[in-house]
Amino acid sequence: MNISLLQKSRYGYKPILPRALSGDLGTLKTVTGEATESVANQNEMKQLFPISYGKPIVTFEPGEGSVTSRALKVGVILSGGQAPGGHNVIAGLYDGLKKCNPESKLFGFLGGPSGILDDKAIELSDGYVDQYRNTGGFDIIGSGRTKLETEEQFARCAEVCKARGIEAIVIIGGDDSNTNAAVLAEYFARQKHDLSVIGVPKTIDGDLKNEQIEVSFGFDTATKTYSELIGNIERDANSAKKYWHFIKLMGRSASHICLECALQTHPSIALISEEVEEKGMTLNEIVNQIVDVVVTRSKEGEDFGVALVPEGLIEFVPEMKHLIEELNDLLAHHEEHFSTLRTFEDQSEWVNKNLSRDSSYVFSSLPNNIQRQLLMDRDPHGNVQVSRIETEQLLIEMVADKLEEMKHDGKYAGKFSTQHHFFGYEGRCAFPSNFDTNYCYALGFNAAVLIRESLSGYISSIRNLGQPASQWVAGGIPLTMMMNMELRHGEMKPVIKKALVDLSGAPFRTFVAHRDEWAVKTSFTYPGAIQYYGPDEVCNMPTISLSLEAGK
Ligand code: FBP
Repeated sequence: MNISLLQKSRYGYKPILPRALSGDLGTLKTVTGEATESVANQNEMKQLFPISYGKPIVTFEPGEGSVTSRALKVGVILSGGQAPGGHNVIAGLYDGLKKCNPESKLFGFLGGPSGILDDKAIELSDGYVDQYRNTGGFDIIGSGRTKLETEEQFARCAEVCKARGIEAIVIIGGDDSNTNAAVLAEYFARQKHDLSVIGVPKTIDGDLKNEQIEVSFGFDTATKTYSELIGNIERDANSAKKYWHFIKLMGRSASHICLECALQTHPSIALISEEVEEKGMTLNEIVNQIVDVVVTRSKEGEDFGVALVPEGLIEFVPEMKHLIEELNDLLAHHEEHFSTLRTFEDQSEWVNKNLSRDSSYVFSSLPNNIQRQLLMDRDPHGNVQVSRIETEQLLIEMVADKLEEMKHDGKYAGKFSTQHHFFGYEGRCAFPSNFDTNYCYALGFNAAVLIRESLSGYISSIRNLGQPASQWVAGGIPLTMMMNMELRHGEMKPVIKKALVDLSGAPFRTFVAHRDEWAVKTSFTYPGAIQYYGPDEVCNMPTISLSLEAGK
């Protein structure tokens, strides 16, 4: 591995652990809370998880006594999209296991959940883990998007673990992977396999969050990375004063990333999908809203600006949502016939004939390239890949058309030159911020202690994150507590509730209080690059969303 100077220097960083985990683990006290309930559908959940349901929250505190740990053999899996800090979860887990007992062993399943099914794993060693400490990426063992969800897969997991003498699996993943971790834990318990499952909350999207999980790891670094880039573009826009930049931001359905970046950079426009849905805004209404800002700024001589667009926006626009649902249905039911249509013209003609009147109207009114994306970019199940649709370009084209009309009617005399960007992959493997470096190490270390305590069906939890790392609180949350029943592929399933932006929450309210001013008066803020060294307020601050949620 070629090593940059920053990487070399980051090897020397010592992550800060919560007080309970930083001392002698032999004296650690486990405080057990009351029995818990799931967030909703308690009866169904009780039936589906007869063994795991109702387990208490546990918290670790420094105590007295001297517990000696047996040697533990653990397997770890990275699941889904990369998020900065994953390497530190594994480093923390490794160190935690070794601290419990130096004879403990950690196996990394390779390439994501498929690694366990194919029994592909490496045993992690001091030298190997050391190369990845405090670095971004998931390349330590690789990740993948295979889902562990069938009983055959669960049985295979048990078989592989038993053959290797593994007694616990740590699954580092988002809401889906942690949902599957809960089902797997219940399966192991029901089958009386002596195997436990611990989840770790990962995703840059920030949508694995609730009363118990303050933030998923990676969100802090990813939003700081995007905010740096947005700030740089803002400064460029303000210098040349000739472009409107439309920036699409990753984050799947939820707009947490877009909202946090808006709070950090004060753009001229930031759209929040959850608000669009609540207000039932049509695409035209969104376009008109943008046009208003462009025209107002133009009157002040400011023919430039920055607009942030969340990746999932299109799914929240009512008429687009219907169109996408109809297209998914149509293409799934007529896959064979559709594949015989060779040209885009034939495909769109057939689609137009078979869509409802309303959806056909919406489809025809979309620019050609977006129509193509809707028909071409489909996932293996035939569904439209919403994240691949270039929403930022769609908006640019529609805004430009509207401004042309206004110009023609003498209502607008400005210039609308645009640039478009998509920020996503740039932020997923950055060197973790100090926050994520500490948080991830603590999450992993804490997972080792949960395993030592023979807990299963828990997610590793580090709380009180608005405070300095040494005051963070370590423990475990039963996965069933965060679950409810939802319709998935036509069936009611137990799942961890995904957190969308809370429109009554402090981050969104703060944004609303300022956005009108940011729209007309250039208020760009330039956060600059993530700082790893220096004063506390530049290198150890959590995100603005987290601080606001913590009441700061
Ligand atoms: P996870 O939910 O697995 O953490 O993935 C997050 C994410 O980065 C989304 O924001 C994005 O839509 C998606 O992954 C992209 O997936 P891929 O890496 O497969 O292109």
